[in-house]
Amino acid sequence: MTPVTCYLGLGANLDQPADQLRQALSALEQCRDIQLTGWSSFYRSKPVGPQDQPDYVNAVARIDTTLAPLALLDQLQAIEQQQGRVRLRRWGERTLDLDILLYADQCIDLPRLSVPHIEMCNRLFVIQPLVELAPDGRLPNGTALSSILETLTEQDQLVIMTTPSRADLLSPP
Ligand code: A4P
Ligand code: MG
Repeated sequence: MTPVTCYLGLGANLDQPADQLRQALSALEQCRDIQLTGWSSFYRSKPVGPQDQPDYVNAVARIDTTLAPLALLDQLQAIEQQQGRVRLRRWGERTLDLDILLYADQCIDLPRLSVPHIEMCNRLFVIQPLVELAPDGRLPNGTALSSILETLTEQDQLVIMTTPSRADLLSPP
């Protein structure tokens, strides 16, 4: 299969969430069928949904992959589990969220997988890093991502954090 370009949403809200994201990028880079071709800045954001939880760190990664959509989802869930299981016991909540935002220009509607991600257009913490990485990007229906960003101005602003370089991914925290 010819590789396709996909965008992935990363989120974590442990007390070291930036390390969670860095570890997730490392894990993606080590996947045989995935080539990590870029990632956005890391952004600190207020929780959307229940407020009795810590702030999040969010980012978006760009990959080329030969994995079919459900195989990619399996791979992402394996990485979530690798990083999530231990923390689950300690914190009692999920600590790494890896979502498929865009898979080439496909629309996918399966019980396990909806692409584009169903909530992405309502979330500044997804759209801002996505536009940073793909300023000219579009949804499968042709809508420019930059035009969606303009609709989200009323949401709490994101704070840009230190973002790892490729060399940082290879060294321990
Ligand atoms: N699934 C369907 N479509 C997809 C897709 N495109 N990518 C299914 C990934 N998974 C997809 O997801 C549940 C199921 O969705 C999966 O088994 C998969 O088959 P999950 O990640 O296990 O569960 P969840 O975390 O409850 O769902 P979701 O929708 O990822 O959570 P949310 O809504 O993202 O909530 N605030 C800030 N500021 N930043 C955040 O990152 N995240 C959440 C988590 C809440 N508030 C937040 C943030
Ligand atoms: Mg998820």
